[in-house]
Amino acid sequence: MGRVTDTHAAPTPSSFAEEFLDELHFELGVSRETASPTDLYVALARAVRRHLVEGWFDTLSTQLGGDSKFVAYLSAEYLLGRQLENALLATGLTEVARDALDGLGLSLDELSEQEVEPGLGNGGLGRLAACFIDSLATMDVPAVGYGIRYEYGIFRQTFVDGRQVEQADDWLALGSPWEIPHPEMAVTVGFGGHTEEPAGTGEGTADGAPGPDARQWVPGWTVEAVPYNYLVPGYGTRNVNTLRLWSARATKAFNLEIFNSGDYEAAVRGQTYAENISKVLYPEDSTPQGKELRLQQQYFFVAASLADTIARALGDGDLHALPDRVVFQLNDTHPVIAIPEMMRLLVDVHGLGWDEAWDLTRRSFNYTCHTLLPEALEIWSVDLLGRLLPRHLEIIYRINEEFLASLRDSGGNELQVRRMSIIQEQPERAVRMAYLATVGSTKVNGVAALHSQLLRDAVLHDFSDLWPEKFTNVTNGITPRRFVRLANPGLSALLDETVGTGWVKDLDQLRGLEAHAEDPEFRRGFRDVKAANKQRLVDLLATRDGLHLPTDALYDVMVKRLHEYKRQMLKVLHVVTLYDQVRSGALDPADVTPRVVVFGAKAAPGYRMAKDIIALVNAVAATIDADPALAGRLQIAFPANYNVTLAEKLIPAADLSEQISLAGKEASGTGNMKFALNGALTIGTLDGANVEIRDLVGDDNFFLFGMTEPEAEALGQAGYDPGSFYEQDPALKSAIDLIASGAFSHGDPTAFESIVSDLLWKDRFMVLADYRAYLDAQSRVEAAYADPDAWTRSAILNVARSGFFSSDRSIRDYLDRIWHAPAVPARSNGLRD
Ligand code: 26V
Repeated sequence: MGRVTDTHAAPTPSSFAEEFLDELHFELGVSRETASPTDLYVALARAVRRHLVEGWFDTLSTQLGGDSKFVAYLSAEYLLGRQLENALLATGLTEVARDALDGLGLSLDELSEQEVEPGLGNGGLGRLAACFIDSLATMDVPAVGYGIRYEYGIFRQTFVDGRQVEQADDWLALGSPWEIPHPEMAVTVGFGGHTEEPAGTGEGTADGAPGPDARQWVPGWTVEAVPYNYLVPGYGTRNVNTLRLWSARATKAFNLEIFNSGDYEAAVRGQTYAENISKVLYPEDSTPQGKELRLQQQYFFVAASLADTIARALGDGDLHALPDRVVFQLNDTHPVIAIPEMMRLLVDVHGLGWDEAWDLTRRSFNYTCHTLLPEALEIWSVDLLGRLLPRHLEIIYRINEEFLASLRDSGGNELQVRRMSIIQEQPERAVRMAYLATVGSTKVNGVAALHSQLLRDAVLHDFSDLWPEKFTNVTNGITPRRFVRLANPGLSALLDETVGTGWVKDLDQLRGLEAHAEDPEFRRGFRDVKAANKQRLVDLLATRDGLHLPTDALYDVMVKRLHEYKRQMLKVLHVVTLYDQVRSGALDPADVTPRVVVFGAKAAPGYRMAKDIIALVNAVAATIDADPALAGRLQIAFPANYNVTLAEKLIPAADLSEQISLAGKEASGTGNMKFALNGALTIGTLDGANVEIRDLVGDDNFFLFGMTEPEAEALGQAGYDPGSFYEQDPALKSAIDLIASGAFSHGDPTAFESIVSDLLWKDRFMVLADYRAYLDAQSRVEAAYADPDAWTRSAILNVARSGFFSSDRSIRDYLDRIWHAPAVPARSNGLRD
């Protein structure tokens, strides 16, 4: 029969092999003999994708057929990680595919290695979006993820002389088997131009007359947004949701006009300009620059997604039903321009009155804030907004006017009114997107209990006083499918044996492990898994990075974006201190707990200090490697290009999880959860979700250190003087002096001068103030690690008690507290009935 996939019958290795060869021969047009490894991978991926399609159709017809409410998750980033293994897991085809490939003399594991992960995100925020769409699909919630199909994702990191060098991430170069483009469904998105009195042709009103508050936006130029669908399979369900990413394409009319005028070069330039919009992911930076292209990206995907959502949720139905049919979740401020865009659609296009439109808009939107750092809060200059989106600026002005008037009406004083204005006046007039989001949403949430509290107390204090019921918390989570079931097959098998297989969808079942924490047999099994994961990592880093690492050591892992607030410097100072003490004879190498310190981190390309810190880590690593006294005792491994794929190998091998940000700075963290669930113990501050991890796993099973948020705040208020900590702690002084002496830079004392002087004179994130407490906590780690039985018990309890951090639980919280969108299990329609 050949090319038609009979998805009704369960595939066998031989039927699957046939599908695979069909793809290879008839779709890719290569023979088995001439196929490259990438061809083989692409054919495999496409064969697997076939088995998602029927469930996807069923999901679409079930969801669109009824009157269910659906979640539209708006996110500029999705850090998906590799797709193949996840799709195999969801379809239950892993073993079938393995056998089929075996029969053809091919290896599933080798083909899987060909996949270049779609790195369409910077870090935690993008990865969270990816975990959430996995949970939504698994829980049968009607949901669409909307975002941007960046042609280049997060840059690829290499090191040259220890310094970070960025390379373009050409992830689409070798084919992209997971996406389904729909050029015929392109949406036109306007930019620039001007606004005017509307002519008498309101599109959406019954009589064609413009609505009472309508204005006419006449864009200066347009681009087309082409949707690319990605299938998001739920685990253990028929449900397959959609991730819809938009790609920019020049409008034909636009090009043709210029083309016909005879200016070929200008036509091509126009095309390039338009298509630049989805060209590259912005790497988060030390300062959010007011980049025009970034605002274009934001509006581009938001406008296309809203048009798509309204068509999908309402069809020709009644706009007044909007809040009952769809709920928009704004993933940080990046998509907040959706609020004025919705107002424009309702008021200008569909002719609704302003008040009614505002009511519908507010009832449809919710906003998640992901930061506490003031410099990470987006603002857009009025000047830029007025040029790029003139109608939206008018709408924002009116939203603000009415909001401020209501404040004054209810007795707000002028100071308060100015503080809460959506428009900031100094140093330039600009729109505060977090405020716009807060005013235009039903609910505002932070991403961990402490973070949500600090939002209420500090960042959005005035708003929380005004609307206390608007504020809520949803603690982040991570998908157990990717980060335990796939990343840690050894642990997964042990869990299956011990508590059954239900944990993959119901992570609270891990509680059942507690009863086994005292069982020597179980502990041995658990330790064997960790040892095997270390071996797997050591093998990988040997081939991937040419590193030679021992397996028999404490794996101390710090992986996350490089940022001063995360305090990689504190970890560096710890390592430098150990090295310094051995070097000076104060510490016998035989007394050093054998330890491999693993770093993984990308620095934003424009973030000087972060890049200097990377260079320092690599320099310290090289110096320690060259010192025979520390051989087998202390080593730094800093594999380049940390990404989701590497995380999946690193995290299961870790003994110790470094979560050492200054209290009050890390909104949540999600790596912290991944480590705990994979049986690492945390050394951490009371920051972000660390607080909840410690509450759950128990303070005996967590190495706490450092100032609390109020203590750090008070120290800042009192006038923090890092120099005094340096003067008063000889070990600290000696470690910093060693860096300053050029000991890690071939005697060049200037190499790390910027780091040293920042630490001594500024130290905005109070590394020196927490140094001593951190070293003491590390001594407690060493003592605990010396007792393998007790350590293993703690590690088991970390796993047993971390079920709360499943992203399924986060989604349940969003559903209960914010979305109120019931699950709708996909009904089988039968592809060929
Ligand atoms: C952006 C910027 C831009 C310039 C200044 C420094 C800076 C610092 C951080 C950011 C990222 C803001 C958004 C973000 O990625 N937040 C992360 O969201 C995760 C998921 O909720 C959370 O676990 C992390 O704690 C939070 O940093």
